[in-house]
Amino acid sequence: MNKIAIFIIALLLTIPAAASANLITNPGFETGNFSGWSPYAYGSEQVSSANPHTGTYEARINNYGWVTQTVNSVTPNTAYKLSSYLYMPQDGGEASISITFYNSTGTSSFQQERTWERIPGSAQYEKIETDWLTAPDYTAYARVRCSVASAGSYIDFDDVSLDVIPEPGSLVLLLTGLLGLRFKKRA
Ligand SMILES: [Ca+2]
Repeated sequence: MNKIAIFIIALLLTIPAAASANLITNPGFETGNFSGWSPYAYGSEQVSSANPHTGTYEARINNYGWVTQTVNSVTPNTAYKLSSYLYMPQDGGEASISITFYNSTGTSSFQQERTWERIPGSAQYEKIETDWLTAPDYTAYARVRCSVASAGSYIDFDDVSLDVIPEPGSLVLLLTGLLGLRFKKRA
């Protein structure tokens, strides 16, 4: 019983920290448009309601299309991870997500990209993510990109997330909660 209580409290303390950590604006396209995002303007990107992963909308991107978002609220020497859910209606395409950290003049950068091809025959959303990446000393902003290198028809993106490792404050809260429970039990 006590272990269950600890687990629940740990979960309650962790969930809000994780939920508030997503730095992406309009991450699930639930505004019904590309608010917060910049489509490539090739005419290959649209917000669709045909196949959302969660909510009502997803980003539907055709061949050679992409959308980007600039994230200013990134801090040097802090670790970030980018993830997204992707769906492809048939085998044989390739998509990617990438994050690039830039200095203030955009002349220095550090990028990681993850490419994705669906598991053959698997018509369902799959999650891809980068490693935890530490923003370089010079970081002034980051740019996130969801793109399609090739697709028989389209690839859907939804629930894009740029997560930051929880701040020490929330970890302290978590530890305090756990310790508090232990002391209470002994008392
Ligand atoms: Ca959505």
